[in-house]
This record gives sequence, structure tokens and C-alpha cells, in this order.
Amino acid sequence: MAATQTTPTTASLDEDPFAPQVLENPLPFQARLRDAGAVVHLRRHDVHALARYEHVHTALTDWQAFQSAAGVGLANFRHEKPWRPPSLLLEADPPLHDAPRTVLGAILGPRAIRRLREAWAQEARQLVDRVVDRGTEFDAVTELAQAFPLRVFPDAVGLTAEGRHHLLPYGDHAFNAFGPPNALVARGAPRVAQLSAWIDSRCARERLAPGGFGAAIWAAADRGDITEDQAPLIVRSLLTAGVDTTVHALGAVLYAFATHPDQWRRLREDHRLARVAFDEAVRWESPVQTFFRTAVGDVEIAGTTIPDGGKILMFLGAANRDPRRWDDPHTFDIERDPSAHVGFGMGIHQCVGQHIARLEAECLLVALAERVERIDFAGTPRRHLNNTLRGWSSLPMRVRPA
Ligand code: OVM
Repeated sequence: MAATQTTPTTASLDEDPFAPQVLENPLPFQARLRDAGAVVHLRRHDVHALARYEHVHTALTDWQAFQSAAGVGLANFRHEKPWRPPSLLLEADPPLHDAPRTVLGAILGPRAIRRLREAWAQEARQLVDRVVDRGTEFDAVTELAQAFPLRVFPDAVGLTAEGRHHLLPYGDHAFNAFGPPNALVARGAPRVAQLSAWIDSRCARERLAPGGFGAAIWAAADRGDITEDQAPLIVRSLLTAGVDTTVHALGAVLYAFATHPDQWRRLREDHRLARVAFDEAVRWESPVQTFFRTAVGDVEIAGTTIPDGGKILMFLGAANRDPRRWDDPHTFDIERDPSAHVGFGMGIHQCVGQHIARLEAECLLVALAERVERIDFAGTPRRHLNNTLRGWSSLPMRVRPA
């Protein structure tokens, strides 16, 4: 008897991952995606989605087959003009990616940033003292998650004081722009020219204070490690990816502790858990939810062939909650080992600023743990919608002093 030949078919869904209802709560959609198959064709955007940890990990680490230079959003730079000159880090492949990455990796590496710890810890204590001593309800998004990165990061870059309020809206738009041209992108569009002009003007050598990350990037150009043309674009990466990401990651960890008082008690008992708690919050909430890649040649994944030039949508957030990889994936547990999460990506493009993010989080969490016995909600949290980022626009809180 001849074996029945089944035609291999790829799962297919009509839902739009960037629709407001999905962005509001992406978890049910992510579960459907993971369960539909290893590769799922999304008809709305004609892209192939990966939502299981194993396959997201493969796409992130195989940079030869899954390129970044054609853009890591829905737009395909092989055919479409990018909204701004491509990033030399995010939107580049080896060999062009290598020198910028090596230079920035050294400037933002664990050893290089140790000098910042004491001052940042002090700033965090001041900020926490302010909200605790006031004794009233406060919004943890504006007063902690935004206030802390805005206080320490632009100074560390060497940015002048003027115009810093442009940083958050610029970053928010850049992350929206990875998605389809929907209402979120349209809402940002009227300000793009002005925001971009400000950001680009801040990347010039003479605008960056001595001693900062920006000056260090220009020093690398003087040494010939990168060219003078590359330096301003590498500074631009810091200003694009360095603020909104950490704001939403801090919002995630604050929300996690407000909803898990037992976990807050554990952190209070042992402040050394602050770092792993932050990574667990990044796994649990995945502030950066998605990135795209582009197939180089016909690429086969789990029996599905993605044609050359096809866009692949990687669901970092879904991979970080894949029950095939994690025990109790929906549980925020600061005693698990979350270190293999893909919230910072994986492979050659893994977040170059992750040590900065961890240092900011550690300073803020330890300052809070020193002074706060309990974190409670004083109102209903509100989501901030973005095509790529998952975060909060408001976290009304009150704290009980220790
Ligand atoms: C960049 C960059 C890097 C990571 C994320 C990102 C807007 C941008 O190099 O400009 O999101």
C-alpha cells in the first residue's frame, strides 16, 4: 500500500498583530500563533511569523540567512526607501555592522560603565526619597520609569540640556515605524521632521560634552576605528534606542513588583536579586515585542520555505513565554534563571545597551528596596500602545515607607 502523501501546508492567520486590541493585550494572540505552527503566514502583511522560542532563537542567531540590512521592520529596504538613513548597528549586516558594533560595545561594556554606578545610585536614592517623602500617590511612569533614565542617560551621552523632551517622542516614533503604516505611525508623522532635525543636530562632535559616550564615539573616529561619517549615526543609535526602551523596561519591573508583593519581599531580603529581577521582568513583559528579519535566498524553517526577500516577524514576547521552553512562563518569579530570554535579542545584534539598562534598573530597584516596604496601586494602570514596544502610559502607585 502506497503511503499517503500529504501536501505540507503552512499555518496561516488573518489577524493583524499591530491592531489596537492586540497591542492592548498581545498574550492571547501570541498563544494562538505559537500553537498554530512553527511558522505562521500572516496574510494581512504577507510575512511569516515565528513565535516559538526555538525558532525565534534560530532566526536571531543565523544572521546569514536572516538579514537585518533590508530593515528590521515591515518595510523592505530592498524595495522601499527607509524613513531615515539606516542605522549602522540595527539595520546592517557584517561586515559593515562589525566596526560600529565593536566600538559601541566597548563604550557601553560592563567594565567601561562601572564608573557610572555610584553617581547613578545616588540619583536613584534622590528620586526615590522625593516620592517617598512626599507621602502621596504618584505616577510611577512619569516620576520613576521616565524620570530616572532622563536624569542619568542624556548626561552620560554628553547631551546638552536643551531639547531633551524630544527624546521620548522620537524613540516612540522610531519603534512605531517598524510596524505597518497604521494610525500610530500617522499620529507621529507630523512631528517627525522636527524631531529628526533635533536628534541629528545633537550627534555632531561639537555638541557632545567631553567624557560622555558621544565623545567616546568621536574619539573612535579619531583613532580610525570608525569613519567620521559613521560617528554621528552611531550617536543617533544611542539617542534612538537608549531611552524609551529603558523607560518601558523599568515600567515593566515596577508593575511586576506592584502585582507580586511576595516577590518584593524577597528582593527586600536580598538586594542582590535586583539584577535578575530586572531580567525576569524583561522576559515576562518583553518591552521590545517584535523585530523583523529578511530571508537571504530561499530559507527553510521547520518545513516551510520562506522565499528570498520575504519578511520574517519574530515575536520576542511570545518566545519569552513559550511553555515549550519555560516552566510556568506566565509567572513572574525572580528566583528562576531567565538569562536565556530573547528580550534583548540574541546573537550579533543582541542589545548593545543592555548593561546600561541593567545598571539603571539595579540602581532604581535597590534605592526603592531600601526605603519601601510595599508597593500598591492607587488607580488603574493604563497601557501605552506602540507597534513594537509594550509598556505603560500610567502606573498610579502609592508606597508604604519601610
Ligand atoms: C538604532 C536602533 C537600535 C535598536 C533599536 C532601535 C528604534 C534603534 O540603532 O537606531 O529602535
